[in-house]
Amino acid sequence: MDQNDLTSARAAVERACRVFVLTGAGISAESGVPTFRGGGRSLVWRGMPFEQISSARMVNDDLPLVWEWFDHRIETLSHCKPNPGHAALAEAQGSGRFDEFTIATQNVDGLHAEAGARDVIELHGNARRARCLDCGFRILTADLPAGERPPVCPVCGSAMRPDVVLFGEMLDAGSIASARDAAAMCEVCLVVGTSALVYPANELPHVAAAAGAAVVEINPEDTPLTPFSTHALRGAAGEILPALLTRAA
Ligand code: BV8
Repeated sequence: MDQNDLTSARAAVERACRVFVLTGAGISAESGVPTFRGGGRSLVWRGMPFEQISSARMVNDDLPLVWEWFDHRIETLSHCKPNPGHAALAEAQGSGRFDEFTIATQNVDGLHAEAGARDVIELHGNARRARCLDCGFRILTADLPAGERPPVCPVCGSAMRPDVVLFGEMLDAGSIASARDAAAMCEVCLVVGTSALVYPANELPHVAAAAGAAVVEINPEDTPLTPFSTHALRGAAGEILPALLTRAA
C-alpha cells in the first residue's frame, strides 16, 4: 500500500465532519466469511452460482433448498467473529470525532453490529433473521424450531424465508434512501471490500463523488470503482482501517 496515499487519505478523514461507509463481503473475509467473488472463483452451492441460488425465483421454486443454503451460511457464521476492520469502524463511529458516521453494508452477516456499530444500514438484510412470506413477521432464525424447514410463522402459520434481499428483489426503500442521503451529505466515502458489481449499492460511492466527497477504496484488488476513487488503498481491511481511522497521538 502506498504510504503517501494512506497519509493523504488519513488527512481527508481528519478534516471530515460527515463520513459514509459502504462495505461488502471483503470486510468479513478476515473473519472467515467466504466472499462471493475475488481470487478467481465464485461462491457455488449444489452446483448453482450464488446469483442463482440467492435469487428471488428460488423462493417460489424451491424454498427448502434456499433454507439449506442459508442454514449452511448461518452455520458458517456461527464460527465467525468481527475482525479489526469491523472494530475500527465501530470505534470511529462511537468516538464522537464525527457529526455523522454512517455505515451501510451489503453483507448479511451481522458482524458490524456485533463489533458495536450502531444503526447499521443492512441494505441486503440479515441472514440470521427469518421473515414470514405472508404477514412479514420477523424473528431470529435461531429462535425457530431447528428441524422445521421451511419454518412456520408463529403469528400466522405461513411459511417463512430468510430475511435477506435476493437477486431480482427490490431493496427496502427506506434503507436505500437513508444510504443515498448519507452518501450525498458526506465529505469522505469509505468503500471497503466490495467488487462494486451489485446494483443499486454500487451506485452509492458515485452519489458521494458527485456531491464532492473524497472516495477512499479499500481493497486488495482494483474494481470498476477504482477509476472514480480519490484514494485507492490496496490491502486488507483489517490492516488498513485501523491505520486509516486511529487518531494520531
Ligand atoms: C434490484 C443477499 C431492482 C443474498 C445479495 C445486469 C446488470 C446490472 C444489474 C443487474 C443485471 N441483472 C440484474 C441486475 C440487478 C442485480 C445485480 O446487481 N446483479 C449483479 C450480479 C449484476 N441486483 C439486484 O437484483 C438487486 N435488486 O436491482 O432490484 C431490480 C429488480 C428486478 C430486476 C432488475 C432490477 C438486489 C441485489 C441484492 C442481492 N443480494 N446478498 C445473499 O447474501 O445470498 S448481494 C451479494 O453480493 C452479497 O450481499 C454481497 O455483499 C454482494 C456484493 O458482493 P460484494 O459484497 O462486493 O462481494 P464480492 O465477493 O463480490 O467482492 C468482495 C471484494 O472484497 C472483492 O473486491 C475482493 O477483492 C475484496 N476483498 C477480499 N478480501 C478482502 C477484500 N477487501 C478488503 N479486505 C479484505 N481482506
